Amino acid sequence: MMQPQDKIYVAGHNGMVGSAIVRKLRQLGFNNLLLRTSKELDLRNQALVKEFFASEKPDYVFGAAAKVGGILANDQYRAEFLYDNLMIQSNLIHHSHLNGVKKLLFLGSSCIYPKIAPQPIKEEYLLTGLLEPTNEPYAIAKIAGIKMCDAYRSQYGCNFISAMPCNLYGPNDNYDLNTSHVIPALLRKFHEAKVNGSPTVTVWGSGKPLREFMHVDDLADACLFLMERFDEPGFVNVGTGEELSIAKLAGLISRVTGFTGAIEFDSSKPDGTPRKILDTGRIIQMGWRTQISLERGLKTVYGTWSVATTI
Ligand code: GFB
Repeated sequence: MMQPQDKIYVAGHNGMVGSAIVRKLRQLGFNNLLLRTSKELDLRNQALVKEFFASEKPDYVFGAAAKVGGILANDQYRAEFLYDNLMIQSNLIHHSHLNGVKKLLFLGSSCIYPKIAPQPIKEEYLLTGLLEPTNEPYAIAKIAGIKMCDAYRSQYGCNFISAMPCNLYGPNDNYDLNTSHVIPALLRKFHEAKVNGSPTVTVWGSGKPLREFMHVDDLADACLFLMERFDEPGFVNVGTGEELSIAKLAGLISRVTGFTGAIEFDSSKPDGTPRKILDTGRIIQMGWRTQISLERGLKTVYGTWSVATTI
């Protein structure tokens, strides 16, 4: 069990996931947090990471640092998604081992599963089929991270675990329309269309793909839950158990933002995986559940972001 005085390193604390984990830890009274921006510590640099771990000696590590992005960014920056993620996670995992970290949590993504998998997707479907081409580099890196945690557990007895969340949204998301995920992209597109009085909003793809979305505060809650209670090889899916089509999501975001015009679909943009709802039976059986509905989460995120943004 983590103790309040333990030194906890949250890698990637300025990102959407890392910042949510920091909020949750502080809320629970963990204040001995070790935090470094990517400028202060480039996690791709083996020598710097080696020195950092040797001098700081963290007790626990949350691996929330990663190169992430939406469907187009994954496809466009294939080399960086593979190289950056492999380097970041290899350095974190290896130096956690060398410096006796008590426990490490590695975070992946539901895109690790085969493009066409039985639904809902159980943990054991990993590596049973071909990956979705647009995010293959990212998925390969994340699969390597899971396998690395398992290898260090079996060879060295390290207590390294992995969690696989569904698509996420929340505070500190990326709103750049070229690199973002669908939720921040649509919040921005619908908001700007409302403010500028535009008659239409364009949504990428056919609108048919199904996705499962979770507020990042729920993921942070699950990360702490798993850090306290899960000590096994393999990994655990984390999701809401609910899915909706991108067309339905666009309708919901249109209502949340107050846009009253029309929605158009741009079929020249990729759909990606047709469906990827996670089977969350394993974490539910351990006693964990999501708290934040999609509608409530979207309203809160939009409320905060729209006040802070200027267009
Ligand atoms: O969020 P998103 O980029 O992630 O896209 P993926 C989800 C779906 O929304 C796709 C559609 O079918 C997109 O075509 N979409 C509609 C849009 N309008 C937009 C838009 O304006 N922006 C974006 N970005 N999408 C990513 C993976 O896949 O999911 C990553 O590439 C990672 O590796 C992440 O796993 C969670 O679910 O398609």
